Amino acid sequence: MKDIRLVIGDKNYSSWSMCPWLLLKMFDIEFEEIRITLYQDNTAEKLGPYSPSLKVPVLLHRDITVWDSLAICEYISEEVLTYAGWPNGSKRRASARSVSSEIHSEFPALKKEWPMNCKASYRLKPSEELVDEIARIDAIWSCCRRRFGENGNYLYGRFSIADCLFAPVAVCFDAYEAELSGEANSYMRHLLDNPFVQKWILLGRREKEPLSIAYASTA
Ligand SMILES: N[C@@H](CCC(=O)N[C@@H](CS)C(=O)NCC(=O)O)C(=O)O
Repeated sequence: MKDIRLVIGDKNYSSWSMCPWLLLKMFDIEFEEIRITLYQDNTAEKLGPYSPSLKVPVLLHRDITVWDSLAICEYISEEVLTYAGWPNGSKRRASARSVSSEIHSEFPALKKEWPMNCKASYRLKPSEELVDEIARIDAIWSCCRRRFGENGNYLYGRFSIADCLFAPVAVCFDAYEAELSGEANSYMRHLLDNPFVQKWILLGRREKEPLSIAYASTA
């Protein structure tokens, strides 16, 4: 058995699962992936032995269980990467933690109206609330790139946890055709070109599980 196990949902739909998966892949950390199909009659039964919240993702490391995507990324950074998951320098780290927490806890319209679906590719008209949220994400991306992006093409130059948190957003923006500024769009394209993001999307597209009705309001 591998030292680290990551329990995830369907790659096609589970946006939160993508975040720690991408972090582990980008830092070349070996782990066992346990995939559980979500929103089926037996999903809770299957998640029960792993997940106190009955949600994914969950990280199992020796006798430690961590659930919730951002907490898992923090844990990996601290325990496995000697803090390399976050950018260098207090200003960058403070900003990266803030925008990661913001996307994790806010943006209800985005989460409701544009849930992740790797197979989707069509324009889906956003509500006024979602237009405002897209503008806020555009401002975050543009501002971070301008202030902190001089050493690379990710939000804080080199790849960090902040990019993991925004990767599912990039998948949704691309799928449903969000209108973005040039700066935000070029960051999004760079993130989508990441080989592991590409791999996640490809594997998600190959999944055959049907989209359950319950999904639309919870993903
Ligand atoms: N705040 C949690 C949210 C986890 C979450 O909602 N996961 C969804 C899949 S992306 C899930 O497990 N849904 C199953 C359910 O609600 O029954 C995190 O960031 O990990």
